[in-house]
Amino acid sequence: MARTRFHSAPLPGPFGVEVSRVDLPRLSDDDVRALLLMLYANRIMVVRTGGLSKSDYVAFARRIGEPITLSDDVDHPEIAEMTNIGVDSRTQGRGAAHWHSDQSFRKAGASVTMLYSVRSPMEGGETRFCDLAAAWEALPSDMKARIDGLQVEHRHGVSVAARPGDHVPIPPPNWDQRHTVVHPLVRQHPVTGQTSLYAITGTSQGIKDMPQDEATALLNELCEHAFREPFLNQHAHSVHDILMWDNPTTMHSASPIGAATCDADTRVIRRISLKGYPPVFHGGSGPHSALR
Ligand SMILES: O=C(O)CCC(=O)C(=O)O
Ligand SMILES: [Fe+2]
Repeated sequence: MARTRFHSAPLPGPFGVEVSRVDLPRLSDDDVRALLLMLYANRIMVVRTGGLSKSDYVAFARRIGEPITLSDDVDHPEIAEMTNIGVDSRTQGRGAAHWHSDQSFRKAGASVTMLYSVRSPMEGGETRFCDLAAAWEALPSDMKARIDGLQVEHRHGVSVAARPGDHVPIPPPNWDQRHTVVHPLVRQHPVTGQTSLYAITGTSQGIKDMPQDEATALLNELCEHAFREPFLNQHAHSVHDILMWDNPTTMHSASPIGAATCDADTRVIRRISLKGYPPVFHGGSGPHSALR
């Protein structure tokens, strides 16, 4: 792999990496591969951009995957704007402040999601994360043997393993709440092959061929194991940073935040969520080929 031109350092807390001195619009394919491998190895990554136009942001995202959500942004429908201007998510109790992996209620879950900060509050508005690959690693071997191969049923709505304080998720427009998809409970990362638990809460509602009470108890037991100190981290956004995360190996939750009253408590974020393998890893013979 060619030498990369950016600088990296661990984020505070048990996992995550930040990179700086990155000229995003001019990255070579080798640079993009190196950045993504760093993201996959560290679960979450903060890119200190120093300022990025919408076009350059979308162009960078498109090198990593296929944008999922189309917004009403006329020139850049790949970007959805999230803000607390006129919105108090603390009293609303609905929205992204619940533990989830993006799009786990669809067959093709999200691969990478990224948030570019336009305005950041002095306090609050952090994004919280759980490292489900590390949580899998730390499970006792008898539990690993018990759960490997199980298939989890996912449906939009409040999970049977919802965490205390979780807000109620908001479905996409006209979403059929009965639509159910199945994902393996233990999966290999599509690019690196890393083994991880997947989406144990958020949309998890049952386990195939298992009585409901047993499935609910097992999903909650796994959550109690995963949602604790060594596997949790959070990121406070700073203007011009991109926060990226790997949905296959992590779960995340927004922090409830009150409505903006002035500059100092305003949060404005440009969000892009992606599906599919990054084209730079399409090495010809399937998932892990670019890493050999
Ligand atoms: O606002 C946040 O911190 C995270 C929101 C979220 O869940 C997402 O963008 O996928
Ligand atoms: Fe999310």
